[in-house]
Amino acid sequence: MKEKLDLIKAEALKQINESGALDRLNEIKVNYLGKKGELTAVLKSMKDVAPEDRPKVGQMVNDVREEIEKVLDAAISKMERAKREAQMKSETIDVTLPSKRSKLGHRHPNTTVMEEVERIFVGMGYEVVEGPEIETDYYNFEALNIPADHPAKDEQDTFYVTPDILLRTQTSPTQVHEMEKGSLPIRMLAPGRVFRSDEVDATHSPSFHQIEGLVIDKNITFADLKGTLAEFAKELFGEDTKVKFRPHHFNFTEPSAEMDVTCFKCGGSGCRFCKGTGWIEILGCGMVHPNVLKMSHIDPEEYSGFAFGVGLERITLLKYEIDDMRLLYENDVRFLKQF
Ligand code: 2U9
Repeated sequence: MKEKLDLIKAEALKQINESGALDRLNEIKVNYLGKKGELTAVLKSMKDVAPEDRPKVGQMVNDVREEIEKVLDAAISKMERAKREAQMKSETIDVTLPSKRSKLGHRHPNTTVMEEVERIFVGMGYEVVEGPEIETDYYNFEALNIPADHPAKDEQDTFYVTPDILLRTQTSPTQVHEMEKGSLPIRMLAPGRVFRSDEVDATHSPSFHQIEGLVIDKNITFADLKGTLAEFAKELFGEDTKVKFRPHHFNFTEPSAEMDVTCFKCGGSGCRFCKGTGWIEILGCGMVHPNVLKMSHIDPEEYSGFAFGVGLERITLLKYEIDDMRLLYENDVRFLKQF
């Protein structure tokens, strides 16, 4: 029996030694140690061994089994390690290669200007308030001293949901809502999208943005309006910017004006950018009309205020020297990434 076991062991170790692959080692394991393997067959033949020799033979079979198992396991681990190392080598990452850059977007030029204007007025103590884009005729027109059949309504033709519900033509209804709350004084900025039934061209769009401001308190005068807007112009266009006011007409303000700034391209001497005038129009403004105050239950004898309105796109086009408003809405990344 000993010779037989020695033979089995020698043959098994030889096969393990010669095997070149993991699969082959597993096959050897099954052949020698498995249920139908050679060593199990030896154990099964124990019935032919004399009872007094059985413990000794059993011990010998176990020793051989342990020996083969030990050598097999060592060979399997060695082969697995080699396989892993080969894999690691083939999958090595070359950290010196240039990386793939992910394309990072940035703010739209309109957003940049909007945030800059907000920053300036928040710095002066203004609160930023957003209102609904769908309004009633009352808040968009009537409460702003634009009665039914007034020609100003023609200039601000818009999109109607019903004869009484419409897309707002200005952000002013937001201020009316604030005034109606009855909490004075007010110092607010109302930025947002507005709508007009306009044909698209280089300077018009049926949807654009306004930033309006409103201040209401006791003893507010036109001097407050001038000082505030002159300071705003300096912050937005540079310390040397000068402003001038030209009389104008709006239903919701009296007196009303348009404000020009000295051309930030030529400094006021006249160039192509300012069409030789040295001045660029940037906003409309005025003292809030007493009718507007009264309609929102504010006593014009006790309170007064000023308001202004900036067309956001107009400022963006000026600031970035863009000559066609449509470029702002086409979402062409090749254009937008320049700003
Ligand atoms: C209330 C009272 C008064 C807001 C004002 C303007 C002047 C103005 C234009 C600028 C370019 C509109 O986008 S634009 O075409 N706006 O000139 N807006 S005063 O006056 C108000 C607002 C709210 C309660």
